[in-house]
Amino acid sequence: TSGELALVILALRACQNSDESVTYFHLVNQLEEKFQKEIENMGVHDGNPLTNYYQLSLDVLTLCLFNGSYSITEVKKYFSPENKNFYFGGQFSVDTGAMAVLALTCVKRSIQNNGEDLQDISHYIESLVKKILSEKKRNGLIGNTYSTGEAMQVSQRLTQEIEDQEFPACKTALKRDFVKMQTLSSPSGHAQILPALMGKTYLDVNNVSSCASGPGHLNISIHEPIPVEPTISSTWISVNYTVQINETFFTKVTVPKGSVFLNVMEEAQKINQTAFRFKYVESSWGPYIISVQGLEENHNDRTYWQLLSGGEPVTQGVGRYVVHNGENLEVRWSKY
Ligand code: B12
Ligand SMILES: *[C@@H]1O[C@H](CO)[C@@H](O)[C@H](O)[C@H]1NC(C)=O
Ligand SMILES: *[C@@H]1O[C@H](CO)[C@@H](O)[C@H](O)[C@H]1NC(C)=O
Ligand SMILES: *[C@@H]1O[C@H](CO)[C@@H](O)[C@H](O)[C@H]1NC(C)=O
Ligand SMILES: *[C@@H]1O[C@H](CO)[C@@H](O)[C@H](O)[C@H]1NC(C)=O
Ligand SMILES: *[C@@H]1O[C@H](CO)[C@@H](O)[C@H](O)[C@H]1NC(C)=O
Ligand SMILES: *[C@@H]1O[C@H](CO)[C@@H](O)[C@H](O)[C@H]1NC(C)=O
Repeated sequence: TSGELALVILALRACQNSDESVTYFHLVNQLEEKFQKEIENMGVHDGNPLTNYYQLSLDVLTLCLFNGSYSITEVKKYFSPENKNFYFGGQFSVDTGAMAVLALTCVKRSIQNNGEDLQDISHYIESLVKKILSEKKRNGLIGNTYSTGEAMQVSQRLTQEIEDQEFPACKTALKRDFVKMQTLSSPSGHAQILPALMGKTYLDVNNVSSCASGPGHLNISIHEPIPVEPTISSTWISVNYTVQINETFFTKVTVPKGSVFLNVMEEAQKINQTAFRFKYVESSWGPYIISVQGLEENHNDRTYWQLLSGGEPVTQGVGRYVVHNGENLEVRWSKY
């Protein structure tokens, strides 16, 4: 996807030693093409890109940092803060907004004259930052655990506030959550929160510093990672499992204590293949459910399989969410 390519380019640059020379030209060319395909798809599918605005933001950020070509007119047309793609199910996506602010900040810096473009882009940034900051929770997190690092990248003020311990709860929450993520989350979780913890943003990727040997590198052996072995347990728990489309398909499932959501879905599938068969793909965050009963998600229609517990969306995927005895789990055909 366009966003995956953008991340590859950023990663290559971040890890480039000063004595190496890398030609980005061909990769950046491919990214220009993929970005145009996203825009074309929006034209014929009711403003829905092939992927999502988090990835379109990664695209613009990378094209901007690597001297690729993109049109400021297009950026102004598509990145208006009111655009529906900044929202999932009516909820502002902090992650998406933060990535867009980084992209727009780079675009802003590249504008030479002090004209209308500069003003418009500045307004977009201001408005998006406001929306991000309004998602600050009482415990100091912005959005949730997984969006806070990205949100910190966009607001110097916020980073300063956290540094000054004006919001000690935030710093504590972030540190605690970071340790949690180190042991439990995926490399993409780390990649998103580390820049903020190191006082950097994705915009700094062009600053020459060598990957593993520069000053201030993270000593990854500081925190001994706690191994996350699947808990081999002889205790069994029972959960309710529902597939919700227009109809409701229900079953009770028994799994070993310590099982994750995916284990429940696999058990249900054994009970009734017709009602509970499903497919997933591996993504950078782990297994991602793409279809249930053969009904597949579709980005053009903004449909997907939402995961819920007790009627509330869960904040982790099927591979990480540990289920509890008596819990009501649900996989719901939804629109974002
Ligand atoms: C866009 C997006 C979505 C879209 C994806 C479809 C689309 N139009 O692209 C929608 C709205 C459908 C979605 C759904 C979900 N998402 Co989501 N999503 C994102 C977002 C904003 C960007 C992902 C992206 O494109 N990354 C860039 C590309 C290059 O990386 P990628 O890995 O190739 O991207 C793919 C995967 O990330 C996958 N994906 C998206 N969300 C999730 C969640 C999980 C758990 C997995 C395994 C994969 C996955 O879709 C991407 C496009 O194909 C991230 C934000 C972030 N900080 O990363 C959250 C994020 C990854 N999502 C999250 C969550 C929790 C979910 C849900 C589990 C919510 C729910 N309760 O149902 C579901 C997934 C359920 C399932 N079917 O398995 C969390 C994951 C946290 C965690 N520790 O696991 C994040 C970090 C948001 C957050 N701050 O909480 N998501
Ligand atoms: C982009 O162009 C500027 C000015 O021409 C140059 O200084 C910079 O090194 C280029 N950046 C990359 C990543 O090629
Ligand atoms: C990276 O370089 C830019 C421009 O040269 C500068 O503004 C910024 O402060 C630098 N960032 C870091 C973390 O050194
Ligand atoms: C990294 O941390 C470990 C444990 O604190 C220490 O023994 C080691 O010397 C450190 N390595 C570097 C390169 O600083
Ligand atoms: C659900 O019901 C609505 C209204 O009857 C129908 O239009 C839609 O196609 C159904 N969706 C699915 C996935 O069966
Ligand atoms: C499986 O589920 C389908 C759909 O609900 C139902 O018609 C069928 O009877 C179930 N089969 C078994 C063996 O329970
Ligand atoms: C699970 O389903 C059963 C019906 O089989 C129901 O009696 C029970 O209340 C449900 N559990 C919860 C926690 O709602």
